[in-house]
Amino acid sequence: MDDIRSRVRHSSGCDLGTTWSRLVGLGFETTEFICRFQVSVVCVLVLSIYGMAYDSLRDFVQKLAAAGELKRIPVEVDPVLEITEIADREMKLPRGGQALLFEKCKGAQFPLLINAYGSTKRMALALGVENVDDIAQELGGLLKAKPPTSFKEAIALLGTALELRHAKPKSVKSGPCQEVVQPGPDLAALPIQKCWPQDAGRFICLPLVITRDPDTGARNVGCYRMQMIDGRTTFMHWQLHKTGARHWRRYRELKKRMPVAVALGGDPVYAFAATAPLPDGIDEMMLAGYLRKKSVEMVKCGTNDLEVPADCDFVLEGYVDPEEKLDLEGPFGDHTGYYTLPEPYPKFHVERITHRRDAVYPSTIVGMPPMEDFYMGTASVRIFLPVFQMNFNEIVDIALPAEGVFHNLVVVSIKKQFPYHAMKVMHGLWGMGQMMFTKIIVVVDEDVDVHNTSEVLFRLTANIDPDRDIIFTKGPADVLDHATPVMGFGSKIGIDATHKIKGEANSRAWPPIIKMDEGVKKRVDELLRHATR
Ligand SMILES: Cc1cc2nc3c(=O)[nH]c(=O)nc-3n(C[C@H](O)[C@H](O)[C@H](O)COP(=O)(O)O)c2cc1C
Ligand SMILES: [Mn+2]
Repeated sequence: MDDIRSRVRHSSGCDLGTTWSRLVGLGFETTEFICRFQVSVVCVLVLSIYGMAYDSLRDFVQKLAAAGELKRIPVEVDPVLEITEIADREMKLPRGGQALLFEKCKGAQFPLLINAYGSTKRMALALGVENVDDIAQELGGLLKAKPPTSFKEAIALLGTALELRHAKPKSVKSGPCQEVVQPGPDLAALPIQKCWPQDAGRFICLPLVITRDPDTGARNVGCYRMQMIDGRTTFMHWQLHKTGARHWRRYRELKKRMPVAVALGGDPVYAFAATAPLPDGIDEMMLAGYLRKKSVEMVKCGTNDLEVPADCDFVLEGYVDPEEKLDLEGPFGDHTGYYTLPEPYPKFHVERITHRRDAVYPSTIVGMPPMEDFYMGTASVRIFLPVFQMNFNEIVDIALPAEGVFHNLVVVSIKKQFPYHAMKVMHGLWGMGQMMFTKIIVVVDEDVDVHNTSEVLFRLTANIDPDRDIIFTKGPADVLDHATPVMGFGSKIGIDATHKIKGEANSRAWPPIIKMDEGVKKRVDELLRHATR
């Protein structure tokens, strides 16, 4: 284990293989194979000069505009509540409306971009692909990579190794994010929103919070909201189960001041990576580099040793003093559709703010679903489906319906092979990373479209005998869940809505589902074509 940690810390070509293997739960055999492969491909690295990376958030804004996915708002709008009301109306439009660029934000010097990820199409655009499923397919291929047995396979694997090569971030000496050093840091220059009427204040909603594990040096980048306290202080809302919070607890044990850097903007893939549920120890900038097919260039902060993406729009450099008294953060109108009530959190002290000359401030709002974050969460699930399938090859598909706000409801379809198979999958999912938060897991048969909530409800109601098919269990819960009797811990239910087979406390034959013959369907299609001519 220590060996793996130190490899992650000093990531060289080979360590990438190790890290990715860890990410996907692969063993060492594959690791070594990828290592060998990386060495053998160095000579053709030139081929890899193709990229989908965005140079800046402004570059992404232009691409959104060119794709007809952007509305510019030239009139002055107040970041206090007004931006939320406009953005919320947009996010509630069919298929997520358009991205919004607020060009004049009352009291601030910078434009604000919101809803940039808030549709299936824009989420794909942000990741530089036609369709997010293309990434899942590519990742699935990577996971299945075996030593080549033919020249054709070798060429295909060459591509695979090149993809991984982009994962490694690159240190650079300077970057546009440091073009302007704010004289005396003042957050008031940024269009930080107060989102909902009962919010405790203004909140930075889409930050990349960068910290390092004090023991291993491994970087973490998490999206944790930051409530503004004054021009140079915010709260840091890393929740109990998140990696930033674990780093902070470790600094507290060591009685050491914790350097923190917060980056905003840059290639839109960064904020997506910061929200993705990667295992502790995996650098989100590796995922970003892999996705954008270009290593993320990292530049050192001026006041501490942390590195930030060189092309981002703003950098807030500072620290958290783990010995400082906690104060109450919130309330905040949250993902759950309810306000999260005040809870104690640490404070982030800003020492220096730098920004691009033409910086764009990225934001989002959370609240009653569906919201922009639904598309981010869905993209994460799509991309990591092959990883789930590596661990559970019976899993066909997974959906987190918008109504369930991520962890409240997960629907999974399986190829059922033995009695109580559905229950094995439930327990497995509850044991995987942030899936531990899931309150309700519904398992259906492989022929069910998990993304069609109506179809899922039909199977759910038709196929269950509640006494036999529902299990209760307990475990860690999302700290945002206001319904659990205590914070961070609660009960869960698993519902087996698959067809029942012999050995499953079922003494009756299971009836077939009603379906028309394919032949008849074809004939009728033909018939109707003639009839309507
Ligand atoms: C818009 C948005 C806001 C979020 N705000 C928070 C937050 O305030 N605190 C938190 O712990 N997680 C928050 N999350 C979820 C984390 O970003 C997510 O769980 C991420 O995987 C955590 O990364 P980590 O495992 O590196 O800690 C937010 C996610 C989104 C999409
Ligand atoms: Mn992480």
